[in-house]
Amino acid sequence: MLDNKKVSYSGVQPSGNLTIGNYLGAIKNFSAYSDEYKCFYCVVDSHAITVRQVPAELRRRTYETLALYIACGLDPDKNTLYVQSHVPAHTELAWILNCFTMFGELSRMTQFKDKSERHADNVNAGLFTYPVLMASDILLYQTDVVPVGVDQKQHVELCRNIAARFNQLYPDTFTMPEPIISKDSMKIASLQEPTKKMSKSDENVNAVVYILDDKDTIIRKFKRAVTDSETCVRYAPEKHGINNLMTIYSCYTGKTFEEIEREFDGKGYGDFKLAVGEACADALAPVQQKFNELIADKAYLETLMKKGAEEAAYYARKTLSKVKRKLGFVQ
Ligand code: AQP
Repeated sequence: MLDNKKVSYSGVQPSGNLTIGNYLGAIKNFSAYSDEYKCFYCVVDSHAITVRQVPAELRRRTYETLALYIACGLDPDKNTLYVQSHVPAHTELAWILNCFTMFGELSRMTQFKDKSERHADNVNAGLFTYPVLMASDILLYQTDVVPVGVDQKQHVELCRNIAARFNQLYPDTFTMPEPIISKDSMKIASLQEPTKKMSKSDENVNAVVYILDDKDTIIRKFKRAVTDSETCVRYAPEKHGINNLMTIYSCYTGKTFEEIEREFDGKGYGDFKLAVGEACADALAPVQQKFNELIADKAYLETLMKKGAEEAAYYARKTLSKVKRKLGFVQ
């Protein structure tokens, strides 16, 4: 709680062009909290450097991610939108929490295992301690809820363990956060390897639909989506490709799987893929229009970054000084 309001906190890495996985799994759900909660949504650039980034691209994507937050419906007057590296308290708390996190816990994180396989030439300590920085992001703001995609649930659970361990030694320091995985935020899978999650850093651009892809590109990517040798649109546990397309269609249209099966009864995969592509492109069109207006005004985005960082730093400093006091640091 902050200022007598519950707190919602989440973030997205500017580590690639944002995908419909980031949108459906996370960003789309952020605005649900804007009216009743105190909301902090961060562009987590310090997390992004756990994987090598091209500096000019990281800079560009940091602006773009902020613009996309707003284009996706986050009102900057109701939500604190800011860039992680502008608030040094995040990394300061991360060091402290590193001393309350066990090596074994971090070794069990599936994202670490996945990313260290994908980036075998750069298994750095930051990649390993990534969840501790994420715990600091969350705990600094006395967060109650963390709306994330299901792939981040394990990290929020680790954050809860760290908070519980710290609170046991130093009572009443951190609020215990809850992950919020909404019904819609199922894992959106790659269009080319549907057993894997859709990721913005995937090298195969046909596997990923970006929020800023144009309509023709979106439709082409869905047409090429890997499915199976059957033709009828129906959910079955082993049909990963078609299940993924049904999930995406359901997110955009609000239809249940039964309704989708009825709608495409007697039609083939071709008709279904086209419908998914059109639903997705139509839903993204207003987001893209708003994004184009915002990204043209860099000065406005910089003003927002500054205001957001000041607001966030105010609350972050309070928690950090409480933590330091409890630990026995001379202040
Ligand atoms: N495929 C997905 N389905 C549902 N939710 C997803 N999220 C990401 N991909 C999917 C959710 O988006 C939020 C922001 O993610 P992130 O930027 O912090 O990092 P990530 O989870 O590692 O996302 P990516 O796209 O896979 O990035 P890279 O390729 O850089 O690692 C989170 O809430 C996440 O759950």
